[in-house]
Amino acid sequence: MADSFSLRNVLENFKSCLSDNKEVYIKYYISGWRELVSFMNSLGSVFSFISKDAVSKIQILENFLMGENGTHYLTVQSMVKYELDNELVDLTKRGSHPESGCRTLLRLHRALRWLQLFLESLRTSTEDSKTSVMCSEAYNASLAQHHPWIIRKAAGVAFCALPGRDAFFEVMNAGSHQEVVTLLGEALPLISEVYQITEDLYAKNKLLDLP
Ligand code: 1Q0
Repeated sequence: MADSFSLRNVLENFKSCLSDNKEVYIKYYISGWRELVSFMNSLGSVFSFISKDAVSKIQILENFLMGENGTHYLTVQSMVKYELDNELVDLTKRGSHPESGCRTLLRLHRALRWLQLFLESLRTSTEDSKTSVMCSEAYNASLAQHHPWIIRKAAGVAFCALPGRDAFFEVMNAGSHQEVVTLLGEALPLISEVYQITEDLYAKNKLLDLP
């Protein structure tokens, strides 16, 4: 899988995510994450505790999408409506619906904020920027707030194993440094839009703190 990764595929998926009326298709959202996970797997086994968790969340959403109520899981908007209308979400503490689509997608949504910050910092980085520093800054400003100490520690250790900036640009498999920077410039507004639409929807429905 490692050779087939390309930043372009990630971009294509996030581009396909948005419907004409700005709903977010779950199918492409999870395909985007699958691409990112295959990329992360190519970085080595220190990252496997992260990719395992991501894969299990992708799988939960895929099972809903493929399941008998799959039509309700076409978009994030239809999922939120369906699960709330049918009381399929644990709102204050984990109970009879510990793996709702809403709470599962929220975890990936928070990770998307990390991705947005990290890619933005890669895009504007200079030769002597360190990927591990960019990655942990992005993490501290996003996901870390939702993680207990032990996970923050483990994440910190994993970040130190990230390849340097040059190698990173290389594995993104999108041409020269300049071409990667250009592509990131195109990808980021799309990722931000998907993020913001989901964030607003979750805020409106008071779902941002789902257990
Ligand atoms: C390449 C470096 C990757 C760094 C990823 C940063 C995220 C660190 C997260 C570490 C936590 C993972 C362990 C499990 C956490 C769960 O407890 C937590 C909450 O779930 P729950 O069910 O217990 O309530 N889960 C999460 O917060 C979800 C975390 C998902 C992380 C998905 C990361 C996928 C990363 C992809 C690599 C992208 C490479 C970037 C470069 C892209 C170039 C185009």
